[in-house]
Amino acid sequence: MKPKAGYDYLATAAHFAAESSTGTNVNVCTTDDFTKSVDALVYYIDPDNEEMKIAYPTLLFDRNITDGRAMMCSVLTLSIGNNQGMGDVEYGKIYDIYFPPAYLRLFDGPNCNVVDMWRILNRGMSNGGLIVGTIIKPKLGLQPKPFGEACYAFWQGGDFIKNDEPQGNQVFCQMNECIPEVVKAMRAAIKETGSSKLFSANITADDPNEMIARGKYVLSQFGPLGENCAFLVDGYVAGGTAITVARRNFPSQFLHYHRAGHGAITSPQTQRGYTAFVHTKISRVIGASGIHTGTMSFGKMEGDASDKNIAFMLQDDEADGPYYHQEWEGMKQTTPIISGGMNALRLPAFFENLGHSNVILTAGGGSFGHKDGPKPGAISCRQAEESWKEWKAGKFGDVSLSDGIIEFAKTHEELKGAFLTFQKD
Ligand code: CAP
Ligand code: MG
Repeated sequence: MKPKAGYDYLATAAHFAAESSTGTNVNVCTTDDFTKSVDALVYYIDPDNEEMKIAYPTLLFDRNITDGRAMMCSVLTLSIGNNQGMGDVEYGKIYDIYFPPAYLRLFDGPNCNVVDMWRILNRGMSNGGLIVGTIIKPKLGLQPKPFGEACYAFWQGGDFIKNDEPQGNQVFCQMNECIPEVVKAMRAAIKETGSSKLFSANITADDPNEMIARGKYVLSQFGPLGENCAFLVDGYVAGGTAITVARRNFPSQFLHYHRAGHGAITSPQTQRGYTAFVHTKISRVIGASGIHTGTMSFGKMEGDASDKNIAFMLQDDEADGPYYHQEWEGMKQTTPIISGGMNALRLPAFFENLGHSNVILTAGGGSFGHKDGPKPGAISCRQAEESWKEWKAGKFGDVSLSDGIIEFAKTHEELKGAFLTFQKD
């Protein structure tokens, strides 16, 4: 936090904490001993580094009347509410947020995650590896039949397809025509390849009733393939409430949190809002099964190799944030979804940086942009994982990672095709 010129750091910090808890800019006559007990407290300041730490009594945060559970919207209304527009504050941004375990337990947390995908794909319950996925491109414009054909083509080699974030029920591609084409393609692909397949359907809407209607409709079409169907929600633009609507109404479906728009507040160029780390951490608390985590500098979106800490916070049972160590006490993991300009050639270094490949990949351009089409595109991503594992196991001797991948590609057509397609990037 940085005060406006002429304002004292501690006074502004205290005002910031007051505005985001019990107070306003003046003392009010209604203050009593109890109200004082729920004041948020500034317990650390470092003006030179523009750092402050605030402790919020969890009693401040609103609870459901139905079941006493916690509400993330209330946490955010206070911690990142009015304080974003105060006259004495130049800017303020949340870099870390800690949830005491007793309070954390009042949130939903995830019910499904990649473990369920591994189970559906017959890969066991641990270390099932990369889910090879794509996004149907172009982002908009495909009509139901070509959309279904694109799904069928990708599923010849890949596991998982998601709607691109704006795809829903456009007039030219209505859900009640498109979803049946997807189901038809999935049935055919499962039969022909002998492998299970997954689809993430966008049910985002302004109105929770519309979201529920969309979810129910999609499930009615998938029928016995219901567990092969995830629900995608544009959780930044539609807000955390939309995530909770999906989490509570469809607890058995994989809940795919797409974060389009988050850069407006999370970008390192922005000195307000909160970071991608905080945004992503919150998604686990409220129960996302998977969330986009960017590509940690290996893809097309903004990001940094150290963003792997975001993945650790999502998947581990305890992890370090930039300021706080969080214990999750058994809350299930939220699986990182890596996306944004990814292709087979970019994957091995990504896995090496992260240290594992137990994540979900959605590569749109990396699949449909492969010179031989989506099936080899998908297979090339699977081979990229295999090649990284073989290099790590020392199969190519003492060579660099990129030399190892080149060695592997000599005997694997699809990865070779990826080199011929994407190497210039
Ligand atoms: C990727 C993508 C995703 C971005 C979102 C797109 O397509 O579908 O929405 O990855 O970013 O529309 O750009 P490509 P993030 O695979 O063709 O690049 O994952 O960082 O939230
Ligand atoms: Mg997209």
